[in-house]
Amino acid sequence: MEAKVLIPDPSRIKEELINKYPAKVAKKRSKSIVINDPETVPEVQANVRTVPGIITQRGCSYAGCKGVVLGPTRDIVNIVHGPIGCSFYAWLTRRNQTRPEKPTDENYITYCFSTDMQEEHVVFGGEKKLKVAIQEAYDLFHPKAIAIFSTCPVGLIGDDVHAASREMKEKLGDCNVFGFSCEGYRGVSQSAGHHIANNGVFKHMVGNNNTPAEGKFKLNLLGEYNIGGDAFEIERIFEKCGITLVASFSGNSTVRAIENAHMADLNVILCHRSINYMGDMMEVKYGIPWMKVNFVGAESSAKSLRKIAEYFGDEELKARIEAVIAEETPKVQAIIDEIRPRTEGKTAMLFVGGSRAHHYQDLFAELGMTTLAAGYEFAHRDDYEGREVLPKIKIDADSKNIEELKVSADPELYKPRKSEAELEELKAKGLEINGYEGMMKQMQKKSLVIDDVSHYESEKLIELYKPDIFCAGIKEKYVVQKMGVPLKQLHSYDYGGPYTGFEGAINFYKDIDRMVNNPVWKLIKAPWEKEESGSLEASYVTQ
Ligand code: CFM
Repeated sequence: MEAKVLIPDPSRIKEELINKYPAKVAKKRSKSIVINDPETVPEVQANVRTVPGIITQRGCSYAGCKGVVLGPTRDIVNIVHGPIGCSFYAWLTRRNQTRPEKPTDENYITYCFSTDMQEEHVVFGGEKKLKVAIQEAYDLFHPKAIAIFSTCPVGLIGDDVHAASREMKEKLGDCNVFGFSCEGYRGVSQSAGHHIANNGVFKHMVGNNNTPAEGKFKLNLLGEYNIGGDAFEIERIFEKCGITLVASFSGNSTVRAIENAHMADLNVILCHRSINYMGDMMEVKYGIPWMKVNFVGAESSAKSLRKIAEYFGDEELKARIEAVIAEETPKVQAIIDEIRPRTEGKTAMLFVGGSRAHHYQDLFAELGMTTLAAGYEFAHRDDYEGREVLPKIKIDADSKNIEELKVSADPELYKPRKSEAELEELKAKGLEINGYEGMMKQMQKKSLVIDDVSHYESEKLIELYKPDIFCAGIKEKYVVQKMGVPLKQLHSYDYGGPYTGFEGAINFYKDIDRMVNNPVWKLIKAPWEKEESGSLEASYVTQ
């Protein structure tokens, strides 16, 4: 797709972004800042350590494990083994919602559980305190499951959360207790925590309940965390289409659903980065294929539904899905027709996580807006360049720290949902099974792709490109807005959402219209637009 707006020469911009760095840093950053070509996708350096001293957007492994993957399941008591701050600052900030079926159903999402580790536990060990905490949580709530999350000091002092969990599981008898070695320092970002979480959920939960799931078209939704109610909208659409959602990993999910997930016939993956491991492992052990989908954007939602219909190959399902698309689309189109004249030709930049910087480009495209630059905080090369680069990715010491589970076919439960021939036939029809094209093939030529963008680089980008909107998170929000550019939080959605599906697309168009067409931004002068701007320049030590 060629740009509808004139974009500045990206090589000059790249030069500007790195020329203040010391030579070694500039060399390293240069490999993570690439000029896109969707035809011949260039290599991006990703999933490497951030240079110390650079202000990064990244989080930690604990955040990826406890906050991202396990946090949204409502009936697990998630105990953080560590100092209270690790739990308190991760408490409810992600806006992952949940909806218990009955008011009396368990819901621990609003609780903040911590062992409140003190200096004496760091010195003399905290396992005893952890076991007391597990017992206390059990006595108070009698939950189905208790998960333990290790924070940095736990790894440093060598508390064995796994042994403590095993001991307590045996002692309690009717509560699944399991631990995660997801200390913040493991890996280079929260991505390590996703992998650790996937391993734990797969080992301790999936496969525990063999009750056959009801329904004709049964699938699991992987990598959807119900931020701002996103999962509710997808559930609404599935229900309308007659698709049974066995388990969601993990927005609006329950222990029972996850334990039963291996009874589904298809895994659809929304956020590839955080959960592709689960898709692969479930395929090997149970024979369930996975497909990448995207429910962000009206067109993408329709496309994803058609992919699901094609996979099941049922004419009735196909017809029902077409009817749903035909019913939902006019409402969406009416809003696009109203808003697009005001947003057409405007520009956006997206620097978010490990999948949204890609998915949200579809919504901007529906509004006629061009993405000038985008990047992930912690994705891997396959999320940028497509899964075909997987064999070429070098495994470094940081990645080697994370366990790769040895998975094999379950002697009783392995049942290929599609034969080799059927899969080949689907692929021949253009259905991408077990594949993900990555972000760059969809982005226009000469757009900038930047991995782990630094704060300095974001400011420079804004100064040089003057985008109409910048998408990132709370840490960036107010700095960017003080430059006169609205910032849309694509992690927590500010106070908005849902943004998935058809209803979500409408919400997003309206929010973006309000932001980019608000006259207030013209009243703000960026630091470099003021006379004394020179004094605000960042300075760097040069070699
Ligand atoms: Fe996946 Fe996410 Fe994301 Fe992510 Fe996240 Fe998130 Fe995200 Mo914030 S799982 S990679 S670790 S889509 S919390 S719901 S918004 S950075 S782009």
